[in-house]
Amino acid sequence: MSDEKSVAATAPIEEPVQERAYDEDAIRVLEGLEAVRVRPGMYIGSTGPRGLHHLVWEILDNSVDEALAGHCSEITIDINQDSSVTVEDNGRGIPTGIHSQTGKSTVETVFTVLHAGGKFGEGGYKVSGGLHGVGASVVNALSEKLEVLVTRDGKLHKQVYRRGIPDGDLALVGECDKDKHGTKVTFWPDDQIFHDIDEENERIPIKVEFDVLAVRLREMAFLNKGLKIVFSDKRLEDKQDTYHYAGGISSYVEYINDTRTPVHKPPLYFEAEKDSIVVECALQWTDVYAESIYTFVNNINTHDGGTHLTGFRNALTRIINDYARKNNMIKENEANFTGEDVREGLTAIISVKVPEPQFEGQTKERLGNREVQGITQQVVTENVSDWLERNPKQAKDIVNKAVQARQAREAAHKAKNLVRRQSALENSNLPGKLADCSERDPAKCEIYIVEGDSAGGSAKQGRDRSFQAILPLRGKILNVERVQPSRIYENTEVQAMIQALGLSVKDEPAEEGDGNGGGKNADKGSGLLRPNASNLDLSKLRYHKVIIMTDADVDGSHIRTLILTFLFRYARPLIENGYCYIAQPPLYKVEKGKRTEYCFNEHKLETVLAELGDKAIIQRFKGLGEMMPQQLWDTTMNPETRTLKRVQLDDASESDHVFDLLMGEAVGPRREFIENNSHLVANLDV
Ligand code: 1YM
Repeated sequence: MSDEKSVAATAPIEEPVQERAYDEDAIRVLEGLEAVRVRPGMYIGSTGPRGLHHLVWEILDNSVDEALAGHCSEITIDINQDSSVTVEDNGRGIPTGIHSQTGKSTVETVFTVLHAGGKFGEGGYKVSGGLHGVGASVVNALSEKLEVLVTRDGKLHKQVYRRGIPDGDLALVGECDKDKHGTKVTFWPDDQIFHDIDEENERIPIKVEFDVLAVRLREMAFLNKGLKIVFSDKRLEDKQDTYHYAGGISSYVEYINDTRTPVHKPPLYFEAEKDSIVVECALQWTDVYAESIYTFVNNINTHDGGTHLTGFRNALTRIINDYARKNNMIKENEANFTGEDVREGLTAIISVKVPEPQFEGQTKERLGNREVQGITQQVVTENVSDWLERNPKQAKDIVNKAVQARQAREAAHKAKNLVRRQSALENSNLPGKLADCSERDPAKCEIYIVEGDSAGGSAKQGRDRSFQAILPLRGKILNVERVQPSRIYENTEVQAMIQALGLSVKDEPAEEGDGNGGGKNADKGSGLLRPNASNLDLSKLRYHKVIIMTDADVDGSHIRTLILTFLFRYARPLIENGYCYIAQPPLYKVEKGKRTEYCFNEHKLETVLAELGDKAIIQRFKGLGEMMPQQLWDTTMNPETRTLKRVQLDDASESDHVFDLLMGEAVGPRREFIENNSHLVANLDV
């Protein structure tokens, strides 16, 4: 590894072509690529769908780096008929001459030496962080075949590799206009490496998906103002999108707020550079209760925030309080707004460019560089103060919004305490209808959230009470998307979930300029669950498997959606940490003689019926309540035999948008979304 690094840290030095005599290097390269094939997960996270899509990001990152360096304005991505992927950019083209330290062309070095790609070139803001930046050689090692075509200095050069090994040297394959330049890479992901596992533990091949790529490509275009990304799926007719936003992250904020009513238009936008750190922000307050703040460093989403977010928050809390005091909107005897009050309804994108980012935390998704905090704080303070002074009407509306948020927070406190006093929670702190398990270690405990008392009854009898708890919910739960946060504490079913699951918030880190007298006293937050907040105290969680088990019909889906909406808005870290699951009860039972088969989908039913012939008997389960406790255990609850689907969050800002769309107030955009996605619906049971 250390040898590779010493190679990688050097800028490419071009030398005239000469004979290759580097056998040791060749062996080292082969060993490196072999290591990637033996342990692909270490390099790309997984060999499932996520890992597969990661290959695209690795190649794309090189094009985006080229755009960040100011040399590339357009990137084209094609999913080809055979599910291979082509990425093409109009950057400088990867250098084609011989690299002094490997004795091979720079192109071959980039595609065969581990970590070479991201570390070459001097300075600039490289896309690197998390799994990003492992380099093009990893994609090459995990592809059955990869072709690279470089256009540069009036020449076309091409090289082909199979499972990482060059088919031949980089070859001159043509000539072209001197002013044409760019890089085009096509790769065929290796089926031997990438596959998924189905319900019967059988390997199933996986393919790159349009929608998964589209979300990130759109985000890339938002983050890089003016960069044009053209994306098509040649497997389908008419599947081409172009992402190109002159407004950059300001357009991103407008996109997220598409279904919300803004307090002011257009979003407030600014960009500034200090000590080689670029800070770019777009923000807009709307009428919703949630705050939606997304942060990026060198185009990478920092899901866990970090110093840029802290700087932004500190500045905002202080400025709004200062402005409100100065204009007598907070009276002398009144306390300051908290950070939460100020951020209610705020949508913001914070995008910083840092030459040498340090990523911290378990998932390496938090920015650690201390210097970024002060710089962000200063840039935000200067620009937002200035904007408030110049836009007094909007400033007043924003402060009034914070006043209302403060009132709602106080109301929520009252509601929370009142419900606690009125309900049977007082003694045990647990809802009466919860059938708890005896195990106390959350890591070993599961809770089934079940629809209705009759299903709850079967589940209670069928479960293994040592580690499985049952919480039956009665009827439809509250659609939290449409109500003020204080109302969630008035709803018995939501309150039961909060108590049973052990949902509570931990103190937020210290914020300057809040109601507690600045940085000396930490802002303790309100102690209330708040929409989109990330400070859920996971150590208080009572179960590490929260399993939603609803009937396999339209009502069941609706209830599942309502529960997911609540968990997404008020307990998102629970989903992010992989604690949330959907149970998969069977749809049919087929019997013939002594043989019984349960079918979880129509396809399986057809296969079983064909196998068992005429005499088989077709029972359709309408609801969980129809199943005998033993049946429910055998098919849906026994860890040895059941299938659980884990709820995954691929892209928080996109999910934010979709929850708004499906569960929020605006009717027009919802209809449009449903019309556009109706082809994806299977087994609609009406
Ligand atoms: C479709 C994939 O890889 N584009 C690309 C890559 C590079 C350059 C331009 C580039 C970079 C530099 C100088 C530099 C890379 N070059 C290297 C290396 N698209 C794609 N476009 N000239 C061209 O960073 O200094 C690694 S990636 F190593 F040669 F510098």
